[in-house]
Amino acid sequence: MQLIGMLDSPFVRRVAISLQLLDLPFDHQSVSVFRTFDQFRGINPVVKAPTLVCDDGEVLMDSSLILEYAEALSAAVSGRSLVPSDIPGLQRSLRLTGLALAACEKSVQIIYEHELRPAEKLHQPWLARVSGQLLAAYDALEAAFEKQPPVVTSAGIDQAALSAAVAWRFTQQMVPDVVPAARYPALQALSAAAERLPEFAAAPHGDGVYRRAD
Ligand SMILES: N[C@@H](CCC(=O)N[C@@H](CS)C(=O)NCC(=O)O)C(=O)O
Repeated sequence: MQLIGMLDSPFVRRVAISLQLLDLPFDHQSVSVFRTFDQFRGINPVVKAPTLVCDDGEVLMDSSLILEYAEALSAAVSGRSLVPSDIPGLQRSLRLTGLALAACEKSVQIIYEHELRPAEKLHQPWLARVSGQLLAAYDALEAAFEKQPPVVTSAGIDQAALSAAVAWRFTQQMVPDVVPAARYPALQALSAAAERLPEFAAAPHGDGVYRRAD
């Protein structure tokens, strides 16, 4: 399998980390949806990161759909899953993962508003709305992790904690002024512990390339 997209995208990074934790070998191509648009289009005409080129050549996109596929592959091979199988656990995991994905999406919208739109066309009401949504997502994640601290080991971390840790790192790297870290001690603790895991360290936020250990 080949994972296409840069690790400065939280969506790409959550897939890179999840595939490792699911024991699914993959190669990584750090292709930019902006700087190398034409190269990306040659792989996926829709130019969405992450893109997964499966072993049979089929092309998947959207991190959650790629992870659904990865979970099914893993179930058939090792049985490892990042998603609880009991209904209350699954419901909690989906709720928290949804919040983490919203935090990623709102952070990306703020970045695009600043970086892609001409300065004179920057729309302050839209930025205020998106920033409020971003803080609401992190407020809910903070409350949940404060009440029930997540397991942060390679064997025990689940998709919700993984995605929240990736989202937090991304936001703090890219738009730290919008989300003051001091207000979110539980998320800071989760992020610090997660970034020390080998699977996170092998796919750090940025323009690097994940390399298999074998
Ligand atoms: N819901 C998607 C979001 C993916 C996404 O928005 N990726 C960005 C990079 S961070 C992208 O492809 N941007 C280029 C574009 O949308 O044209 C997912 O979970 O994969």
